[in-house]
This record gives sequence, structure tokens and C-alpha cells, in this order.
Amino acid sequence: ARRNPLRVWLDMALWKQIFIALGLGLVLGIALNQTGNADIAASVKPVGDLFIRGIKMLIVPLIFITLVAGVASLQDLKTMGRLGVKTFVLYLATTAIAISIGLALAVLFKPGVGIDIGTAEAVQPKDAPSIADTILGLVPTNPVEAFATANVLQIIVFAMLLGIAIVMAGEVAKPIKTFFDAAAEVMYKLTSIIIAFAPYGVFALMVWVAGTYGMDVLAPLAGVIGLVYLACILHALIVYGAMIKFLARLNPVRFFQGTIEPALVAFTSTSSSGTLPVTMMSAEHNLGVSRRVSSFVLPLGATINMDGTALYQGICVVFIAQAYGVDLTTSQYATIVLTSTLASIGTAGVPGAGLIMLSLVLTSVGLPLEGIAIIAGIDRILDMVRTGLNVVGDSAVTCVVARSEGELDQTLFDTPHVLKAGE
Ligand code: DAS
Repeated sequence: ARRNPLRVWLDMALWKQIFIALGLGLVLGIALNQTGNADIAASVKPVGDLFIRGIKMLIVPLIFITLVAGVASLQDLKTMGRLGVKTFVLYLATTAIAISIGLALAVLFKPGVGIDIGTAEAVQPKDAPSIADTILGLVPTNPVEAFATANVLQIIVFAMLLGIAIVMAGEVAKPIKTFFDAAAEVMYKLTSIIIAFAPYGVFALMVWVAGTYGMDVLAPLAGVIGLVYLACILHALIVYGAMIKFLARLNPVRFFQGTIEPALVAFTSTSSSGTLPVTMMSAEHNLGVSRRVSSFVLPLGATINMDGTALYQGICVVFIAQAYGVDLTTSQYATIVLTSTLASIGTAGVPGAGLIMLSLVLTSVGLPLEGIAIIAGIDRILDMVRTGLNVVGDSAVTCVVARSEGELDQTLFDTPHVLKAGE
């Protein structure tokens, strides 16, 4: 008997709902743009913003509570140290590979050759914080202020130290440890409620983006857009595929299936820290990663691991150099790799952060900042795919680290799409 379509929709797996929402939103947005109704497309944006606000609301309490609970559950602090080293090494390695792929493809395909330069006011570059300042900035002088300003790295440092202190306090701290374990469970439930709204938020954001940009803005820069998308997809398939297959000895197909939800939320929201609650839920439910590992590796990754951003910067710097007819020297390429890596660590996981960092990389090789004006017009389109890659890269490293620590449930990993909304 024919089932009620609403029943069919509500029973559908979350990832399918999100895919359908993405496709419908894209088609409707382009249709509205082509029929001159871009204002109608823009009018649905608040629905998307509401969803993004919902997941952002979770970031601070979710990271803090799950990380304290995760660290406090570590029996020995040696594990913590080992986790940290593995996480950092893998994050930096994948970012450096990402930049190299970006540079190689840009030199190969020359997307910037023949582009006429639009002139515009220069974007003031944020000077890169010195290494010392960066390290000092990690320690919050006031944890409450770190919470209020959602300073994720400072929250991570405070939560880790608090968790370590709970372990050291032993029996007397039992009530606190129990509280954080319970609070973590509650935060996961709250996250699954918000995730139920993902398809609607994704739909609205896609209508707005497709409706606002349409095809005419994208055509002249189709070359660099296509190259960034191609590079991100290649990086994911080759680098993460190989990591999952050879380092984690797991099935890459199952990995990519398991990261569809966070990848699409990141793609439409262009905020990896905003997507973090979804990334954590999918790591746990789809990929079988333990909370202890996911609550440590993912928040760190959302802030310091941005392969997509690094790759995008590699391509855009060469694109701008080509557009200005500048031939970069080998030492300039080396400078680009270094500044892009540092810039992607310093880039916050928020929309458009990569464009600001691009001015830092351009300045480092003496390229005119006006070049950013060309990219700025299409940056939202580029931000979508680079943020998606940022998030998939975080999930890949989390799987490898969890697997190496014996904290990945392979049965769960091999079961496609366990993540349910609202459970
Ligand atoms: N949008 C940023 C993020 O959330 C990345 C970027 O702007 O480059 O990861």
C-alpha cells in the first residue's frame, strides 16, 4: 500500500535527507536566479542561519564537557601524550601534502593565465602572530572569557588540564567525574536534536547560495573554481583513501559514507567549527570512534587542521601570480608552503576565514593584494568545498588515531549510516 509521503520522508536516513535537500536547494536556487527572483532565494537564508546558530550554540558546552569527560576517563596520562603526538603529526603532514597538490595543479593547469585583472581596494592583511604569541594565546587568562568568546583552542587547553587534574585528584573527585560523564551524554542528546534540522538548514542555504550566485557570476572564473573542486576531491580520495586503507587498515568506501553528513553540513555552512557537533556525532555513530578520541582529536582538528584551506591558498596564490604575469621562484614556492601551513593553523573555523589568510600568503611572496578582489567575488563557492575537505580531513585523522589506539569499533565502522537524528 502507498505510504504517506511525509512518513517516508521522516523515516529516511539523515544523509539521504541532506542529499535531497542539497539537490533540491541547488536546482530551486538556480531556477530563481535565472528567472530574476534572486530576492526570493535570499529570503529563505534566515532558515539556514537558524540551523547554523543551533549547531554553533552547542560548540562551547559540547567541546568543554566531552573533552573534560574524555580526558578524565584516561587511566594514564601517557595515553594523552601519545594521542597528542599522533594527532599533531598527522594533521601537519596532511596539510603540507594538501598545499603541494594545490601548487602542482595550479602550475600544471595555469588557471590564472589570460585573466584580466579587476582593480579594487586592497584587503588589509592580518599580520601572522609570532610563534611565541600563538603559544601564549593558547592559555586562557580567564576560562569564562574563553567560553564567552568561543575561543576553541583556549577551551581545549583548559578542558585538558581540568581533566588531568580530575585524574590526579583520584577518588575525591569522583562526583565531578560522574557529573561530566552524565553531562557529556546529555550534550550528545542535545546535539542529535539539533542535527534533525540539518536537511532544512542545508536546503535553505543552498537556495540562497545558488540563487545569489547563479551561473553568470561563476562562468568567467569557472577555471579556478573547477580546479579547487577537483583538487579537493582528489586530495580526499587519494590522501584520505590511502590513510584509511593503509594506516587504519579499514575500508575507505565505508569511511566516505560515514562522513557524508558532516561533509555536507560543512559544505553548506562553510564553518568547520560550526559543523563540529555533527562531525563528532558521525565519528561516534558512523565511524565507531570512541568518545575519548573524538572529543580530543576533532575539536583540535576543527581549529588547526584545514587541508582544504591550505590547498585553496596554494591554488589561489599561483592563480593570482599568473593573472599578474608574475613567475614565482622556487624559494617563493617554499615560502607559500610554509605560510599556507601556518595560516591554515591560525585560520578560525568560520566562514571566509581562508580569504583573510590568503592576504597573508600573498604578502609573504610580495604579490599585490588587489588579486584578492577577483577571488572575493567567488569565495563563498570556494569556501564550501574547502570547508568540506577540512572536516573530512579531521575525520580521517581521527579514524587513524582511534584505530592505532584500539579505540575504533570496526563493526560500527563497517555498518553504513548509523547516525540517526533526534535519537
Ligand atoms: N570556512 C573555514 C572553515 O570553516 C575555512 C576557510 O575559510 O578557509 O574551515
